[in-house]
Order: sequence, then C-alpha cells, then structure tokens
Amino acid sequence: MTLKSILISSLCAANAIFAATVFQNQVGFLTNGLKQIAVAEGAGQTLTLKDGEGTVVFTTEIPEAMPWVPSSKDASLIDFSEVTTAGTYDIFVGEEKVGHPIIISDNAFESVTKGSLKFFYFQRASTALDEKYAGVYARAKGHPDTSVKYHESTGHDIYLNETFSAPKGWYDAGDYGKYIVNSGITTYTLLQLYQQNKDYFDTLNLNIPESADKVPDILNEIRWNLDWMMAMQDKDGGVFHKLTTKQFAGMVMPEKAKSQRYAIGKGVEATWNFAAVMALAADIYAPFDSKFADSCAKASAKARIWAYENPYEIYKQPKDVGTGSYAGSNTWSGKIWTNAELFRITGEKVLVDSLRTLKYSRTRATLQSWSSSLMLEAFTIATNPKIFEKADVDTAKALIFYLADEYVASLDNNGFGVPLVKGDFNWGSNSVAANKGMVLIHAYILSQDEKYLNAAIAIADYILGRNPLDISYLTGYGVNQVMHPHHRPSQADGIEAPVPGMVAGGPNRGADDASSCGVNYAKDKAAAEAYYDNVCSYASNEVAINWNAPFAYLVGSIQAIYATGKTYDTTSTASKATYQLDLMPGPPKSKAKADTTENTEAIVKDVQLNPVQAGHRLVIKGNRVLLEKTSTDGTVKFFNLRGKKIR
Ligand code: 9MR
Ligand code: 9MR
Repeated sequence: MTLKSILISSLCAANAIFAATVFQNQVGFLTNGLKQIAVAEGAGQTLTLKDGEGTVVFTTEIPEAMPWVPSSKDASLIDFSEVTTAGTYDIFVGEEKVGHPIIISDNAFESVTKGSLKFFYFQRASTALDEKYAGVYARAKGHPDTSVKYHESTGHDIYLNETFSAPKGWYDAGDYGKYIVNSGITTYTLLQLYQQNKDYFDTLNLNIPESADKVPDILNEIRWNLDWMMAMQDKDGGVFHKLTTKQFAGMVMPEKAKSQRYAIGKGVEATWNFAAVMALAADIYAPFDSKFADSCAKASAKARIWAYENPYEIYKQPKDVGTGSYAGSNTWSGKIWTNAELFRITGEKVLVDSLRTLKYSRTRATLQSWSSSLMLEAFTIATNPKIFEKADVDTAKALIFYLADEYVASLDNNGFGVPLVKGDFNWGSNSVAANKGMVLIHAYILSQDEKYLNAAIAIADYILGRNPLDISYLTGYGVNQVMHPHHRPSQADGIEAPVPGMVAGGPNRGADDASSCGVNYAKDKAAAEAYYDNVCSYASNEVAINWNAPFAYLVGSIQAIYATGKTYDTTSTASKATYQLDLMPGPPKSKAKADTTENTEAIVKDVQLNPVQAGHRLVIKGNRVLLEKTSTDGTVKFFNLRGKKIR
C-alpha cells in the first residue's frame, strides 16, 4: 500500500464516521434565483449534484467551514446558482448521498405563497370552514361575536349591559383572541404585498369561498379582517384595543370555546393602527368597492381625530384580563404612519408636518413589529416619490438602507449565509427573520441591487430549512416539518398533521414558556437551536397572523418578482389624492359648544374608570378638560388634550 492510498482510505473511513450534514431549503429553489446550501463536516471533500439519471450537473470542492454565531455548528456555504435547469437533484458528498432532494423550478415559491396566505382563511372567526376549501381541516363555525360585551376599560357603562356586534376577523394566533394592534401590522403587510405585486396577485387563486368573484383573492381574504376592524371603532372614533374572552380558552375547537367575549380597552395604540390601515385600504379597495373604500377613508379620519384628542389614553391590561396584552407599542410612529397614509389619499398639507419628525429618528431605525410601525411609514413614503416631498422620501430611504445594509453586512464570513444575529432569537424570531426580509425587498425595489434580493432569498431559505435544526418552520411544507404547533384547532381536531401554511414562532433564547413545558429547551443551546416542537411551547412554537404576514410578503414578493420579471415601479403615481376628509382635530365649529360639553362628560367618565398614569390626572378648568402633570419635584404643568402646554 502506498502512503497516498493509506491516506485516501483513512480519509474515506473518517468520512463514513463524520458524515457531512446538509442544511437547505426543503421546498424549492427558483430557476433563476440564488441557490445556496450549508454543509457541516464536509470541508475539503467533493460535493456533487446529480439529476435523476445520475448525471452530474454541478461539482465543487467544499470550502472551509465558517461559524455562524447563532448556531453551535460551523458550516461551509455552497452556491450552485449556476444550475438553471428545472428538475430534482440529489446531493452527494464523495460517494454518499446526503441532505434532501434539491427541487428547482420557476414557481418554487408559489406553493408556500399560497399556503401562507391560505392560513388566514383557516384563522377566520365567525364562520364554518367548508370541506371544499378546507379539506380535512373543515370545521364548525365558532365565535359569532354578535353579542360582545363592553369591558369597563372601554369607558362604556357596564351596568347598562349593552352588547354590540363585531363578527369576522382572523384569530390572532394559537388563541382565539382578535387584537387590533396586531391586526394593524398584519393587514398593512398583506395590503403592501398586493399593492406592490398586482400583476401576480390579481389572478392568484386561493380557493376560498369568494374565489369566483372579480376581486383578487388576497383582497377578499384581507376584507374578512377589515370588516371586523371596522366594527371595533366606537361611535366617538376611538378604537377598542381587542376583542377576547377574559382568559384564554382551553385547547378546544372554536365552536367549543363559548365564554363571553368582551371589547377590552380603547386607546391610542389601537386607534392609530386602525387609522393607518383604513387609509391604505381606502386606496386599495377603491377600484373594487368604492362605497367600502369611502367608509374606510372616513373611519380613518375620524380615528385620527380621536387619537389627537386623547393622546394619554394608553392601553393598560385590566387586572381581570389574562389574554394577550399587546401593550406598550410606540405611539409617535403610529401617528406619523397614519398621517403618511392619509396624506397619500388626500394630499392635505396639514398632515405633512409630523412626517418631518422622521429625520430625527433616522439612526433609531427599528425593525417593524407589532410594537413599532416606524418602518411601515418609511415603506409607504419611500415607494411614493411622486407623492411625498423629496426630503421625506430621502429620510424614509435612509431608514430602509440603514437596516438593509446592516443585514447584508452580517453575511460576511457567515457559514449559513443567513442574515440573522443572536439578538434576533426572541419570541417570534421567525417573524423577525421575515420582517428583515421585507426591509430587504424594499431595498431591492428602491435600488434594483441584487444583493438585497439575495439576502431576502437567504431568509426564505432559512425558514424553509437552512437552519441548524434542519427543520422547515412552515407547517405542511418540507421534509422535516413542524408537527406540534401551539395552535388550538391543530391540537383539538384529531388530525395528526397540523393545519398547513403556518409559520411557527421559532427559536427563542428566552424560553418564556419553560414552566408550562416543564423543560427549559434553551438551556445550553445556541440561539438558533433554542426551539421546542411541542404544543406546550407557546413562546417558540405558537403561530400568529403577524408572523405569517411578513413570511407571505417575503415569499410572495420573491415569487412575483421572478414570475413577472419586474418590481414595483415607484415612479408610477401609485394613487391620486381622491378623498376629501374632515381632518381638523376638535369638534366641528358650528356645533362647537354643544359638542364640547358632550365630549367633556365622555372624557371625565373615561378617566374615572381608566386613570392615565402616575403623576397625571385630568382636571376640569372652566368648561375645558386639561391634563395636569405633576413631576417628581412637585412642579405642576397643564396641557390641553392635544398635548399642547397651557401653563
Ligand atoms: O395559549 C396561550 C397563548 O396563545 C399565548 O400566546 C400565551 C402567552 O400569553 O399563553 C398561552 O396560554 C398559556 C398561559 O399563558 C399559561 N398557562 C398555559 C396556557 C396554555 O398553554
Ligand atoms: O408576539 C407577542 C410577543 O412579541 C410577546 O413577547 C408575547 C408576550 O406578550 O406575546 C406575543 O403575542 C401573543 C399574544 O399576546 C396573544 N396571542 C398569541 C401571540 C403570539 O404568541
């Protein structure tokens, strides 16, 4: 035996023991898109891709492995984008077949686009799901929400035993609550997906009950939630924070969860969210249902006035309520967001001033989430350069590129080729991933620079399997799928596989549910491995509408861009100033006096039931209601209800 052959045979023996492991998108790669996989324990060996006949279509030497901080394993990144023939291929390292089949097609992201949008149909409240659309996941009607009570936190007199009707909407997540703040970002994200990719989505069929009508299915689905949101606006323009039971239901089907439902809270967070979304909806639905669009525009303007007049109505979770709080979102950006969306449809100058405050927050760019809408207004402004002034457009773009460039930079020497960092792995980390993708898609739309599109594809690949757990986080798609999400219908329906098309929350270093699970699955784990595919794990394995929406946006935009060969044209006038709305805060001048008294009474009543915050109280001076703020040194200052200092 020569020395060389001894070396070769011992190398082969070593390979047999330390087989290379492949981490890859398990669903599909686009024919003309970026194609990457990550390989651990393979450096120095030869990797080949073979087609069904065994013909080698790609071969490379596996490069040195690199770390990726959120993973315990180092990996070598392989790029096989040069393979542009649709088909199914097997991966070999040396002679050994590894990983999962590589599927390449022009429509690789279409099934996941449809699936992640169909999820919203499965989440519909107040309706039965017919077998024709839901297949084995057909179910009875739950939560009619036609006699909803007012919780005292709404400011309504609970002794009157009034009820109101607010049916439809999507269940928020694995629970059956409906929350305005979270509906806001979700609905905006889906509306943008449509608005920016009309050619693709005008004809995409989701097989839902409205599929036969003339409205694009994605808009039919969104309408289900908008109808509910509309019903959450109180007569005075303020919007209730949420509609839930007082406590979470057990793990039962919707029709078995029969506890009384309440409107809970009424505050600026929900009201700004509502106002922004309704303004965008007014624009998008105008060609399909002008009456509805008109009512969206009016509801938006009315909500905005309420929010201006009640800036201190901050949602506080009542003591007797245990459902999700969605408390603490930033309201200054909700205000800018609303003014931006309303400016787009009215052209009213009074709305522009607040946009200027964006300048000061440029370096505070924060990824969008249910609690921060700053990037949402940035998306709207940056993609409408014909409507907004250059200074505002430049600021919005700066915000987007500030974040997008940071994500792209994180790809340097990154073994998995995934632009996520350790700090991303908290409750709902897959939505952080998908929302980063949404920023990157905007950077691509605005620059046409492929590095942003490629980084977005890397994030889609991550969620679909290129992660250290070799798991597809989208139920129903991929080889190793999530099987036990914290999702009440999936747990209670007696069907083994969960409802398809749901993005699981994902790894969470915090393991906030460790006590419910009886195990701390994050202990001694790398960030991207702190995940538990168990129904107990609401902090790593729940599903949620605001997690599915950015994923649908991400894969839907990527698919649409490759299918149509173009991106959203930001230079086309996206909309005209078509609405004339009453935008001035304060009661209409002609009836000023009567309304003031009425408002005063309403406000005072609210206050007694719902104190503002420590050191603040509302006082009546003459016929005016003022906010009195006492600081810790005892100084007292007075403000009017629009936040302006009086003395
Ligand atoms: O099922 C609830 C889930 O939808 C929420 O996101 C989560 C956090 O608020 O709470 C879940 O409910 C759990 C409760 O908080 C604690 N006891 C166990 C409940 C079900 O797992
Ligand atoms: O997504 C929310 C996450 O950011 C919070 O940390 C967490 C705890 O407040 O709540 C998450 O939202 C849950 C909501 O409160 C109730 N429905 C299920 C949501 C997803 O877990």
